[in-house]
Amino acid sequence: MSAPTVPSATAAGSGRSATERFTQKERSTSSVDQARVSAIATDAITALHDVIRRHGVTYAEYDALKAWLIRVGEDGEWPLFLDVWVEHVVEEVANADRKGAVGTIEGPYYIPGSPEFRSGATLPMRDGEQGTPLLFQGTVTDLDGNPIEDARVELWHADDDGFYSQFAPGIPEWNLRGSILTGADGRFAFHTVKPAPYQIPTDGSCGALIAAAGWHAWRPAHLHLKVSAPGKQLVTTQLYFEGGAHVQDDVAQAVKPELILRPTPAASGHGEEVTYDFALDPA
Ligand code: MBD
Ligand code: FE
Repeated sequence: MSAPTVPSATAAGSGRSATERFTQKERSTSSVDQARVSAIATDAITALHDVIRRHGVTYAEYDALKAWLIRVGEDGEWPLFLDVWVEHVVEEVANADRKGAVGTIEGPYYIPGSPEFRSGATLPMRDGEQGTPLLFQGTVTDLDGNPIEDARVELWHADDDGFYSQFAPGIPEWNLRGSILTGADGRFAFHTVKPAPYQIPTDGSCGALIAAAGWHAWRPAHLHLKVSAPGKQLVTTQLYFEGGAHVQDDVAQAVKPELILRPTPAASGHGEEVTYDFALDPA
């Protein structure tokens, strides 16, 4: 039996959810330094002026841009747009000095507070959840390789149809989302299913940009992770599968060579397994 496909997931639906989530998220309230706002905003606006001059942008194109920007807001796709086309550079700058586990973008579909499990648990999934069974396991250590007890490993990923729970209708709340606290040996193990390549919504404003430019909307199949421990830097990352579609041409430019998994047939004879270890930098 295959898991039911999701009824009528729409760009506007997932966009609305992602926008609501982001708006509700707690974030630092400290104001940004005025001189920095001025310098960054001036450079960003000047960069746009340069593009207009270089390409001889017309009034028709300027109006198309205005209409498109208005639509991005209307269908809630600012989180999607920014995370697909901008976040990877913010991540690169933020984590340039990190020595341990390699990070990449968070994307728009993280939900904090996923259910906690013991190592070796199966992520919440439906009967007949589609996809090759995958045992994903590893160890969390410090930079010297000492195992970290009570490290938190949070895993979330799309289903075989490319949908995330809480961002598409008809999927149980915590489907394919869960957290494990490591034991004294620093180890964690999740049973899940291998996700499929993922197409960002094509029926909204981001899809309209992609179609108008003749680009593609695909991300490679990926697991999302947040790994954290007291006194250590939180690592937000994603892992991909060697040889998978779009590993070389991710629309979100979030693939790095250190983030490629090479699963092997599982020792259990059931599906595949792969080990990936995380070394955390001191906070
Ligand atoms: C995703 O699943 C994702 O990870 C990113 C970065 C953007 C859109 C959808
Ligand atoms: Fe994703």
